[in-house]
Amino acid sequence: MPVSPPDAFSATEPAALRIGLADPAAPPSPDTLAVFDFDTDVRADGGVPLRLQVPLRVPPGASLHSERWQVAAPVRGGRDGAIRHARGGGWMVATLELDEAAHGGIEAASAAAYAALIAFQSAQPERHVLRIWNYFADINAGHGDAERYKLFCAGRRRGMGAGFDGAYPAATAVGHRDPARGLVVYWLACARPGTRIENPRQVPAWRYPRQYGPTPPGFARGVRLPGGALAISGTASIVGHASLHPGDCAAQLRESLANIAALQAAAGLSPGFDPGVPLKAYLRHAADLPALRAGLPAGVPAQVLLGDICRHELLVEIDGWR
Ligand code: 3EB
Repeated sequence: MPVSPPDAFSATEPAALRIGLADPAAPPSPDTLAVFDFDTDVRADGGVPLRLQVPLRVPPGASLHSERWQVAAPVRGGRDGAIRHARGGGWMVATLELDEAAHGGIEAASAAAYAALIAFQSAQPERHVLRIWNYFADINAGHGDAERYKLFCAGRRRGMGAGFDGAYPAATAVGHRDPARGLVVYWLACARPGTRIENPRQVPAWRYPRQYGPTPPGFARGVRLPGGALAISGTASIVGHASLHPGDCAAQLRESLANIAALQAAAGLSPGFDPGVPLKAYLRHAADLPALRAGLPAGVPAQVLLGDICRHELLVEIDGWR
């Protein structure tokens, strides 16, 4: 099912963008904008405009898919310094990986990544950044305000400056466990702006109180894309600003799905998911896979990935599309 309906656009509107999961062995179709490979050490670059080796593993027993973004328009890839990108039909997807040590730590690397992202994207026809994923190692390491997630938030805020037109994109930030990889950021941009959606069940992340760190996280709970699809940010068991159900993955998953349903309602959509449009589920402990499987919506494709959620008490986080 398309993420944006093919019939909804005039010639100047973005083309239909489809996001799906495929067998990793299946060759990508010619309309493929980008391929995201998980749980692999093989860096495959050929054949598609952009291919990213996402530094996240799949828990034992869960299936491995290849995430593919297709657009109903000619596609082409390119490179600008450390940024690799692909564009087509009014959409752009781009990725940047920075070595933390070379940039003086996670805060400085995050500032550099976001400054580069803003400088690059604001000079493109696809200048509206709608959705960003952030993966870096040891997200919960460090104590209090020195926890690495909080340093990332500070660097991100500094690097984005007055970028994003003062509006935050939807986002995910999850800890990877691959010491050979750096700060990996990838994003979706468009020639047309999106619309930010906040969740009435949750305090906007950019208004979290001081106890969660000196710099509130700069992301929107969701963004309505041109064409009407909803990009759903990483969603966890947080109500108001408090983490709920510590130690109980099944209950955290139910709370996360209730949050997504509330976000969908705030966007004017009915609750639920599209049968062909994938979710990603990030799981702190592989042992919680049965609870995750039992609680995920039936009939909706999902890639389960091992990763650390940005608060140590959180065990699961979901992101996706509607
Ligand atoms: C939360 O709601 C959980 O810092 O970009 C989710 C999605 C979370 C994005 C980010 C963090 C981010 O606060 C964590």
